[in-house]
Amino acid sequence: MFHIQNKIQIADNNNDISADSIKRSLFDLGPLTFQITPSGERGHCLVLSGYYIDPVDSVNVWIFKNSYGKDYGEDGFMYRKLESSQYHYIFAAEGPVITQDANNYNVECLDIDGDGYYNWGIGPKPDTCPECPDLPDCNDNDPYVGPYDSCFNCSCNYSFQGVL
Ligand SMILES: [Ca+2]
Ligand SMILES: [Ca+2]
Repeated sequence: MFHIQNKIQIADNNNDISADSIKRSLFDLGPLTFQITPSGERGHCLVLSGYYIDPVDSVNVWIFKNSYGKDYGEDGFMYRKLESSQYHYIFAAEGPVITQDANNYNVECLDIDGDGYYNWGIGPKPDTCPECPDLPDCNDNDPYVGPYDSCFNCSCNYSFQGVL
């Protein structure tokens, strides 16, 4: 059980948010709650935890974690292409996030490829990061790939001169 301080509304039921705005919210605020409403059915809220772009048709594939446990979908996750009319009731948690077991869950801030850009997953840069750029490493397994650009694409890291 978790307790959050507050919630930030990203979208309501008017479908007036763009996919890029949702992506920006993911990067800036972390995982989002998201209501999917299959046609003719009641809505169901899931956690939007990421996205990728299908290389075949260049359509966004949204990555959701469902509350049904690991037996659901692919290890508890499902992958959906959605029309903008299916963007409903999107919220972000506003910290701090407090757990009932009082454990302190710090977000790890890692630079595995040693290029100077760190990765902490989605959400704001945690205070636990060492001194490093504010933009996360787009690919922390490749030192020649640097941070995300303003269009959420990976940028080249021309400055990397380390040893592989
Ligand atoms: Ca890195
Ligand atoms: Ca990198």
